[in-house]
Amino acid sequence: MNNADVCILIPTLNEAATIGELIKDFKKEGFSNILVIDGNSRDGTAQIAKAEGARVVLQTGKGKGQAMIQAFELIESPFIIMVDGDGTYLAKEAHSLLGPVLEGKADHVIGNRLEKYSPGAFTRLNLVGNRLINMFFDVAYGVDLKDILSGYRAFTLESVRELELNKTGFEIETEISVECILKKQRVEEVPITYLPRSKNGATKLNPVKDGFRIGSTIYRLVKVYNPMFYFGIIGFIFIVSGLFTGIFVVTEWLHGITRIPLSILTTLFIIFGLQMFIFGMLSDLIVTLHRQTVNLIQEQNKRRK
Ligand SMILES: Nc1nc2c(ncn2[C@@H]2O[C@H](COP(=O)(O)OP(=O)(O)OP(=O)(O)O)[C@@H](O)[C@H]2O)c(=O)[nH]1
Ligand SMILES: [Mg+2]
Repeated sequence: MNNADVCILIPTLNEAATIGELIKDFKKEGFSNILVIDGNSRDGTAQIAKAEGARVVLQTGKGKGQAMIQAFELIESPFIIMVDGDGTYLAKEAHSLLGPVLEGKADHVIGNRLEKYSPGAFTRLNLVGNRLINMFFDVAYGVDLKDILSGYRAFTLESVRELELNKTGFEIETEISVECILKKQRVEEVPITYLPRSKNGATKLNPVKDGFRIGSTIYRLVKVYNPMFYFGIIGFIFIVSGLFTGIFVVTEWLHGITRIPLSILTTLFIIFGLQMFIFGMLSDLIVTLHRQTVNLIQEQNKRRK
C-alpha cells in the first residue's frame, strides 16, 4: 500500500479558519491525495485549500450529504478517509483508523469520539443527543456501535460504492452506518481524540433540528431491516395509552361512574396497538423470507463466478 492510494476526503462549508492547517497536517502524515468538496464557501475556504495543494471540487447541490455522495463518485483511490474540515479531528490518528481496513479486517472504520473527547468538544446537548441516538440505533439494528455520527472514518472504495445513499444533510453519517449494516459490511470502531471547534468557525449543525432529522432517519430506515421494531414502537405507544385510559375507566366504574366514550377509546387504542404488533410480525416474516431469497441468489451468483 502506498499513501497515494488513500484519498483524504474533506467536506467544507466556510472553514477558512481551519482548512489550511488541516491539509498541512495530513501532508505531514504523508497523505498528499487530498480532495476538498466545498459547498461554495464565502470565506475563501476553496482558495486556501487549493493553495495548500488539495484538489478542490465545488459541490453542485446543498448539504454535507450531497457533497459526500458527489465526492464518492469522483474518487478512484482504493482507500478513503473522510474527515470534517473544522479542525476537530487529528490527522495523526488517520493511521490507526486505516489500520483495520488495510489489514483487511474491516470494510468500514468509525472513529469513536465518545471515549476521549476534550472538555468543551461536545456541548451538553450534543453529548446527550449523541448518546441517545446511538442507543436508539443499537436497539433498532441490534448492533453495538458507540458513535455512528462520527465525521472521521476510513473505508475502502469498494465498500462505499456498494452503499445506496440518498440523504443530503447531516443524516449522511446515519445513512452510511445503516447501509453498512444492510450490506453486511464489517464495521469496526477505533477511539479517537475529539477537539472543540475553533472559535472562528461557526457550526453548521442545528442540534435540535438535525438531531430530530437523524432520529427520524434511523426510524424510517429500520422499517425494512427490523419491522417488528418499527411497528412495535407504534403498537407500544397505543397499548400504553389504552392501559392508562383503561385503568381510569375501571377505577371510575368501581366508584359507580360509567364513562362510555372513554371506554370506546380505550378499546380502540388497544385493538389498534395489537394490530400494529401483528403488522410487525407479518412484515418480519416477509423481510426474513426476502432475505433468504436474496442470500440464495447471491450464493448462486458466487458459485457461477
Ligand atoms: N460541502 C459541504 N460541507 C458541509 C456542509 N455543511 C457542513 N459541511 C462540513 O461538514 C463538516 C461537519 O460540519 P460541522 O458543522 O462541523 O458539524 P458537526 O461536526 O456535526 O458539528 P459541530 O460539533 O458543531 O462541529 C464541516 O467540515 C463542515 O464544513 C455543506 O452543506 N456542504
Ligand atoms: Mg464539527
